[in-house]
Amino acid sequence: MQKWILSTLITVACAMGVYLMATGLPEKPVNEAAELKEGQELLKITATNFEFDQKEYVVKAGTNYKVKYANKLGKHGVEIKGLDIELDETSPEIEFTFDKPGTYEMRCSIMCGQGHGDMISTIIVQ
Ligand SMILES: [Cu+2]
Repeated sequence: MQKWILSTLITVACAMGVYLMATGLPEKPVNEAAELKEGQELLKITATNFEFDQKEYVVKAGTNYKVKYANKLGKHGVEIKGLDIELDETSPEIEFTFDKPGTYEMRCSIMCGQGHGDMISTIIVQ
């Protein structure tokens, strides 16, 4: 009787081991600030259907930024008019210094569907 319990327990333990190996351990959260160079700041832009996470992004002129783009929902990209910035899923990161203060229009760069034309936000360089 006891042998039967033991072999059952071993079988269950093995199944759990295989399950853990197959699914992997949960990923560690990434500390994004640690990736930045000294003096560099982070500008994160996230897109959903059909808007960016902020209507206005304010950045400081003369400061180097790591610009990181991500799609949360749907397939989008971002381009900033007047600046040489174009990001999407395949190239989501750029290091960039906003030199000239001003207001720049930011749009979705991928024809993503009905709300595409409304995906407009503003970058304000101060
Ligand atoms: Cu779009």
